[in-house]
Amino acid sequence: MNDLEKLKEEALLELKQVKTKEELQEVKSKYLGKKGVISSLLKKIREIPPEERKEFGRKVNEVKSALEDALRRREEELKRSELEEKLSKEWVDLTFPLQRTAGKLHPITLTLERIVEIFRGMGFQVEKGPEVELEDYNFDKLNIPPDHPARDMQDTFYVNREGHLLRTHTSPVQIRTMLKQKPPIQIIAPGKVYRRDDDPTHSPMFHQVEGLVVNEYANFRHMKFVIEEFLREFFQTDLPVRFRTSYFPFTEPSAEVDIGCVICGQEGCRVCKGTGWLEVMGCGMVHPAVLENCGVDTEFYQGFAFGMGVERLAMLLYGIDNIKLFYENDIRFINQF
Ligand code: 2NM
Repeated sequence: MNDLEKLKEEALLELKQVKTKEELQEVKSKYLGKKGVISSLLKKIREIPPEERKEFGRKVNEVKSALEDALRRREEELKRSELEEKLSKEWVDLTFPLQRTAGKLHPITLTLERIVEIFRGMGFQVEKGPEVELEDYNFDKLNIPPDHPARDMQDTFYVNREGHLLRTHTSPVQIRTMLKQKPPIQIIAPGKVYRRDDDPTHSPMFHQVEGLVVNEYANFRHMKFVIEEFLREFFQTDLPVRFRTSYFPFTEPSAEVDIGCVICGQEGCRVCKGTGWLEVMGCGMVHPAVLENCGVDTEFYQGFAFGMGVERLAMLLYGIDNIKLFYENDIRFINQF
């Protein structure tokens, strides 16, 4: 009995000195394993005189459960101190300089913002409208005749047979503005537009900015000034600009706007097809029929309007030669702007 008590004290002391899980495992198998001390003591029970067997068995089991308890407690202690050690040694340096992977704005977004900021600087308000539009606002009110080729199923995405379509230009935003607001009006309408075009130089979705000025005195000279100012601000240089007579159903007179080629400096190149000039916008005095369609009294008011393609201007600004690059979202392309 004294030996058993001594054994218990020894085992508990050994446990106290254990430093690692591995050492703990060693002590555990030494005393509690299949071939361990407790196990062999229980096997020897037959060598004990019968009158002492009961007491011997009780004492061995008492030592056994005392050891089991102590082992469990020591295991918990080891686990806790291991975790504390880990927490004090391992840490994350939140100030560590990483390779910069922050996002960049898309070149179309940058170009749109550049255009919008220039016109805001000239006192234009920004108007937005739906991309699913009414045929009435996209074509009829713009004086575009029922048999006009732009209305063809081949050119326009029709959403249903009840007069809903994907807008083919942002002009319906101007129509909505005139319908809800009295002149003076001085707005630009930036946004996505859709046409059934898909070839190396056209995308079925692209971006436009259109502008509209309606007041009592708007004239062609004002329009020229606004457009020339815009283009020189956009390209940050005193560009040559010329206006060529053109035709749109919604403006009269109408013009197309050319700038001196920014790629070759008017020497003649592939981009300007050797002409030294690049077409960048359309414009004109708003057709009186369009104004009347929107409840604007042509006795008192007149207006001018203009429209430009954002992809085309972005390509000229950044020297990009392929429109498809804008829609691939290749991070190596986007990161360059
Ligand atoms: C262009 C060219 C010329 C234009 C006209 C209108 C409206 F709604 F006032 F009639 N909005 N935009 C217009 C005129 C657009 O883009 C090439």
